[in-house]
Amino acid sequence: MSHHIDIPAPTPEDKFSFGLWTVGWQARDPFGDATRPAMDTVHALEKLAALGAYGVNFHDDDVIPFGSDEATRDAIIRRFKQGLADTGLAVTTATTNLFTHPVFKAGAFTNNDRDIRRFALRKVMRNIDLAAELGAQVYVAWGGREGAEYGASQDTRVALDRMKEAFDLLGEYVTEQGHDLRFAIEPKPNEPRGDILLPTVGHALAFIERLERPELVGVNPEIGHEEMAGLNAAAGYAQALWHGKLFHIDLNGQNGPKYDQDLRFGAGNVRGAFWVVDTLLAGGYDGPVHFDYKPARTEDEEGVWVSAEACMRNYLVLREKVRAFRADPEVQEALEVARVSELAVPTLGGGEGWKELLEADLPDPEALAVRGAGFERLDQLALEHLYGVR
Ligand code: GLT
Ligand code: MN
Ligand code: MN
Repeated sequence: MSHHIDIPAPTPEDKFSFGLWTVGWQARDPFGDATRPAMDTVHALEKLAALGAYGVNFHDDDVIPFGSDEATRDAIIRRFKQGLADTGLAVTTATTNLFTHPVFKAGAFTNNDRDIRRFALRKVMRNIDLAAELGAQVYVAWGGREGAEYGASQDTRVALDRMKEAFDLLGEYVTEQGHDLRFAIEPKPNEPRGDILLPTVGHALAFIERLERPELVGVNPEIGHEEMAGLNAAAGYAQALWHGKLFHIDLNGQNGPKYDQDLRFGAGNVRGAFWVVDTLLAGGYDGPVHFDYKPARTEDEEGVWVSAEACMRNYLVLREKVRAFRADPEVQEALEVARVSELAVPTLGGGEGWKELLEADLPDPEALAVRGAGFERLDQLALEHLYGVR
């Protein structure tokens, strides 16, 4: 039996947010020129608010062109703030563009050239003040140019020293400035650099623990980036939640390990997207539901808004599907058969230690081995919810 599911329209309570660089992407790629004109930032605010978004975020250069003088900067900020006030959109996060200008061609925080590192840090501090002023609570750090193409061009261990120095300094900066702002490192395995530093969620989580103020730093995993590395994005989100480090999320779509596709959320690996939403709901993630995608190069402005709307709609569709899956009595029974809740029972009993375990009566392993796990039935139920036949 199949049911028609009513998908509600997005509302600010859903906390959907978009980077200004997403809908504003002019669709330049390594082989071709822009296919869309530049988009006015206030126009983007108006359109996103009309579609039901809650917030936006931006790189410094998305709003204030690189190299603007003070007077220009002030005027642009004033107009942008008015746009926020008029639309009611929140600024959820902000970030720094440390990748477009040629000065960053060999990296920013980890450039071999010390002058460039100093310039990069100053660029970040400057935009942190603006982010805090606009009410952002998370500052995203995507180090797309930190990395290498050659074995000898950079010492990775020393680069990690400089990366740590940068985050320690920025942690000190927000603390001493009294900003209520935490950082979220966004991992990516490659592109634009051949190999990027902190390539996956796991690398970033390990790195964070070596910082002077680890409590100020979490991760911003992007679905497509984990999938580019051949990883299961939902598992990455789950581990970030387990560490209390899922400070922000970048949702989009990707079809397997290839160039960064940045498809609208829900396109690409649909099954993976279902489990990401399930993981976020189960883990109680309550931050902004942020889309970091690129409207296809083939699209005009209308196609941009169609794709932005689709990101939100696909999230709402998957949220309904996940809820229906979890509420389905047959699924609950299949979960029991698969002993999923038994994993929450500690392996040793109360008062038991290694000695007691060594002496305990255990069932015959041959008998244990014949028990089926029941996972195929469970997964088929999930697929049938996703396919829309349950
Ligand atoms: C850039 C990148 C994204 C990051 C953004 C933050 S910008 O487009 O591809 O994944 O989230 O700097
Ligand atoms: Mn991406
Ligand atoms: Mn991203």
